[in-house]
Amino acid sequence: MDRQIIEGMISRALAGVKITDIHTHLYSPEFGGLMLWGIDEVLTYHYLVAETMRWVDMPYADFWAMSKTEQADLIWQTLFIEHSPVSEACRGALTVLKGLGLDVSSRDLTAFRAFFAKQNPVDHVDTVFDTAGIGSVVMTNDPFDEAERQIWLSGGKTDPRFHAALRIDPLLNLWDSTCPKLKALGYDVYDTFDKGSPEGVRRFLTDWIERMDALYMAVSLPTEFAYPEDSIRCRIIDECVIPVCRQLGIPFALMIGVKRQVNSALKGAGDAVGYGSVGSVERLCARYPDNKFMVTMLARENQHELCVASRKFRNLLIFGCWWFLNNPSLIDEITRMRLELLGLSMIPQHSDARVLDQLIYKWAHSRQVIGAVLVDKYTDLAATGWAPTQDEINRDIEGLFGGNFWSFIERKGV
Ligand code: FIX
Ligand code: ZN
Repeated sequence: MDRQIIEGMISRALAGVKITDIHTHLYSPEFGGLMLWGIDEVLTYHYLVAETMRWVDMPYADFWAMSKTEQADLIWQTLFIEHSPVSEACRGALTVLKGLGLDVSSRDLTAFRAFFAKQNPVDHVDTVFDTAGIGSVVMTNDPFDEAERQIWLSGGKTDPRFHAALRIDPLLNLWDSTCPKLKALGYDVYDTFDKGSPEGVRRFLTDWIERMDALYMAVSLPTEFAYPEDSIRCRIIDECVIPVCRQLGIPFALMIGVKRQVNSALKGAGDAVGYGSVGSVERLCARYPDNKFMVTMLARENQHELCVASRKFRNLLIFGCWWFLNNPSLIDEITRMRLELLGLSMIPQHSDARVLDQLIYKWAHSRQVIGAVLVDKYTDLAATGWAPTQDEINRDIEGLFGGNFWSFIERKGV
């Protein structure tokens, strides 16, 4: 079986698969202004803000004082007109425009804006999902966000293609400021995390998982995250997160390795990456064999050790090439390593899209790289005489792009 036949089979499977994007920051149209879409949102993505501020000689505060349209104009001028847009995030914006049928060679931002002005958000979800090959996405849902909480309390979402994930960063990373908020919401908790606090937090988690029908609980953790340790974070994990996840049968997703706000003047663009502790993940998985963990780590240097950890624990599912790893060269390297160490028992990618339209580029780019790696791997396989069939390849690709997630959480995928 030669390489060309394999290429054909992989590209047919990739063209047919409906992706489940297991971690995004998207919202369905019911969330109103929280749902971001359109060219100005694409251009003011924090990845592009960070790249722009390297070129412009302007106080950060002046940038933040500009309107969104002015920021987008500056980013377009700086990154696309004054320099060629070769970075992954710049190329992404162009892939989005091209995917929507626009002619990027015109370099005409006014024309691009005119196109988006004619779309409505509800139909635009269909257009983007179809263009990107998406079946459904998982949001990132924070009940401590006032605007978001109000929407959940008044009925939440109805579009079945948008699933919820309960994000608990405030609980685990900012207990001192979160404790009074929990109290204000009617939960009996104390800043020292004593008396009824564990019960109060368990009640909060259960209430919100049930209200949102959350598919998993998630947190992003700093590079110095350690388990176990003598901290309120560790107590909340042991006494609240773990028992509630087990009782409700949902995984706990840990995203490890962020250095938040190394340059706070950059606001949402000011976070960086650091080396995390895989040993902590191993200890959690070993101590709680009846719980399920989904883990992604931000540092390239953590990827090999994390892959090996996943070989040791079937309750650990690794996922995605997160944030600064979501670049073709790194997706290529990490996907190869995962396939070699874990076979198909992992989730190669999530998009982390914040703006609906980004689904188009994040998935077009990842599909291309992961597809090329798969061609290599099935070609190596065929060289042994094991000829994969189209059905087998379809099955495998459906697993990688959604099925593995749904079977791990023991739910039927939408
Ligand atoms: O913590 C997270 O979920 C991160 O993915 C984001 O906060 C980050 O800002 C991002 O957009 C990365 O892609
Ligand atoms: Zn994210």
